[in-house]
Amino acid sequence: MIRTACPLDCWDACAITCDPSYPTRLVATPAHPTSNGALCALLNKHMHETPRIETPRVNGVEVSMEEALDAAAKALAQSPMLLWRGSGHLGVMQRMTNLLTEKLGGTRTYGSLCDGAGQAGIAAGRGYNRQLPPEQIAKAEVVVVWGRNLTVTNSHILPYIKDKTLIVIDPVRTPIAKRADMHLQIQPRSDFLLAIMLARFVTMENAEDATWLEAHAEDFEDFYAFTQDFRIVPSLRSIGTDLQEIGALLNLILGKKVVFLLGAGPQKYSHGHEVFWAIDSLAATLGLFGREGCGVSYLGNTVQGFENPFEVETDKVSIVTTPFEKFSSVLVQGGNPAGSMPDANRVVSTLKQVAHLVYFGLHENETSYLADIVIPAKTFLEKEDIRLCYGHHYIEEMHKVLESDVGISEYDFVAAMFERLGLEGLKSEQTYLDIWRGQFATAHGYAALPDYQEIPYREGFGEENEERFVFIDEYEDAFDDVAEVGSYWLLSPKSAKSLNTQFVRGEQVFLPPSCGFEEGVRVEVRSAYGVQQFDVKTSHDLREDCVLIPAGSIGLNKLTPPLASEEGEGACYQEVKVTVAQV
Ligand SMILES: Nc1nc2c(c(=O)[nH]1)N[C@H]1C(S)=C(S)[C@@H](COP(=O)(O)OP(=O)(O)OC[C@H]3O[C@@H](n4cnc5c(=O)[nH]c(N)nc54)[C@H](O)[C@@H]3O)O[C@H]1N2
Ligand SMILES: Nc1nc2c(c(=O)[nH]1)N[C@H]1C(S)=C(S)[C@@H](COP(=O)(O)OP(=O)(O)OC[C@H]3O[C@@H](n4cnc5c(=O)[nH]c(N)nc54)[C@H](O)[C@@H]3O)O[C@H]1N2
Ligand code: SF4
Ligand SMILES: [Mo]
Repeated sequence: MIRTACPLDCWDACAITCDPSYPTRLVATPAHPTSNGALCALLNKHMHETPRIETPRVNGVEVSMEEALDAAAKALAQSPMLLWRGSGHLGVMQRMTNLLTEKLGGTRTYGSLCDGAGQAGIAAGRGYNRQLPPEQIAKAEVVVVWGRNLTVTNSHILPYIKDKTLIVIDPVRTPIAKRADMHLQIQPRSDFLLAIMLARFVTMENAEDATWLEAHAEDFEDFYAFTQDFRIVPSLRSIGTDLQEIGALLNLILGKKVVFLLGAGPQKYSHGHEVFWAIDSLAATLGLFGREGCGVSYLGNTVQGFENPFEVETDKVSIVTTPFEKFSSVLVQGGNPAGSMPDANRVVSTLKQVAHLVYFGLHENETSYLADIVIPAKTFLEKEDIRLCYGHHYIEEMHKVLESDVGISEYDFVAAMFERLGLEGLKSEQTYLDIWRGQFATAHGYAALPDYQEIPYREGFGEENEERFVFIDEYEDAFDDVAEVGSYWLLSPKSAKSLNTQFVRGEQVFLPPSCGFEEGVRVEVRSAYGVQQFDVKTSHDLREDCVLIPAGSIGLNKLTPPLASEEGEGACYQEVKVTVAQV
């Protein structure tokens, strides 16, 4: 039996056991703490059914791998060069291309299409983002699912939240909201105010954890004063809640072991860092850090705590507003900027200006069709790697299960470029794998992140556990100046059949019945940035002020803004309102 792990960009990072005689029959590693004995259809069905790119291409002509690598080496030597890497495969060996970029004097990206704004908010309060182990989630009495669509995106956490009091905060009546004890179907982009109001009411009830605050936090009094800057009645109105609902929520959480499971939803906005800093400040008010069965869970930084052999010094440009047109050559690896980045019209037109666009990936997509050189990748079954994870602290080695003539691994690609361009200093694949392996910690008998703590923040905050929690004390939000382009918020949560733009991609817009469009009609959805047609699907799970187009849908990102969050350089996919009209 061979051990590997699912490479897909997902909270769960399921561990897999393969029988080499049936290499395509993937089985969740029995007894692994987070795989729960089952893999999902994304991996077991959709990934297999999606055709992979088998033959390299240069200028639209199919060529041998050797010819394609020759062409790629020539292309990437054209300066200035940019590496734009996505998150199509979460193995650490994807990061190898950093070494090539450094040698070429190239540029990389900073920021995130995914979780950047939230990360900045967490860093502001806690100094360092530590993963909340699922074992602590299992000990909670109350779980607040705050903008995470976990039945779709993170299903292996479900056993850990079974039989708990469930509160869901989400503008959409998600599957988990339907099962919850309480669902606050708030207005999108109002989480900051909600967190501030909750913290204020907790303090008004004298329910703050005074002992913990005294020992572990700075300036709680100032935070309480800050919460008083926000007027109660207008705030509750713009959240879409009332005193009764807030009271009921507090009744469920006060005095209990509470975990917040934060998702990407509440931070897809320009003020996303303030949202997460405010939510963390609420958690600190309740004394939820450093206590068994309590805490705040969000995406973690997977390489944090490692001495990273692929960390290099290069220039960087934003991953949200990448100026592709400024580069002579661009290597797109493991990603689909033309489909995933916001303001896709701008992205496509600037990618077209790149003289040498190299696409290194598994599947055809908007970006591969624009590329001059297409290099097929190997699948995760065909290469050695290590799977780190942003949803929990467990690490899995990914061993090669299959030999294949198709594609090239990231290590071999980088080695081929080094060889062709006469570059020096590359170590063996095994050496790099060993450098990562040598740093693993263990938790419950499994490999774990080096900075794993059973109960995070018990000793203190910051990287060295020497700091105190810092409350939010500032708020600036310029959104009201730009918002009123259309009347509906455009939500783009993840889809069950696609992994971002991989696999089955829809062309539907979900509308509340109050929109008045019949199911199946073709409509034009328009924002300040672009317009795209979709087929109508009616949904009773939406607020009257929201429309929903699942992430990964064709053409969705023509509608989203080229904005990076005020902190954390995160994409602000939902900082946009749209109109809908029949075509
Ligand atoms: N099936 C599937 N699974 C995936 C992925 C996929 O594409 N498909 N992608 C993976 C990736 S890359 C990531 S980053 C994770 C993300 O995992 P999630 O965090 O679950 O991401 P989203 O689907 O964006 O869900 C966010 C939730 O936030 C809600 N929401 C939207 N706006 C707001 C708001 O203003 N306030 C609040 N409170 N809630 C809001 C949405 O309705 C949705 O239910 O999922 C991973 N898992
Ligand atoms: N509107 C809207 N847009 C969003 C989001 C949203 O919520 N709303 N979510 C954003 C989020 S959270 C994320 S993480 C980004 C993701 O954006 P990207 O990182 O661009 O992810 P994908 O679009 O899925 O593209 C992944 C590509 O990786 C390639 N790939 C897969 N495996 C391998 C491999 O082993 N090697 C190589 N070389 N390539 C491989 C595949 O060809 C695939 O096309 O999208 C963002 N886009
Ligand atoms: S749940 Fe996530 S990690 Fe597990 S098999 Fe599915 S996509 Fe992969
Ligand atoms: Mo993501």
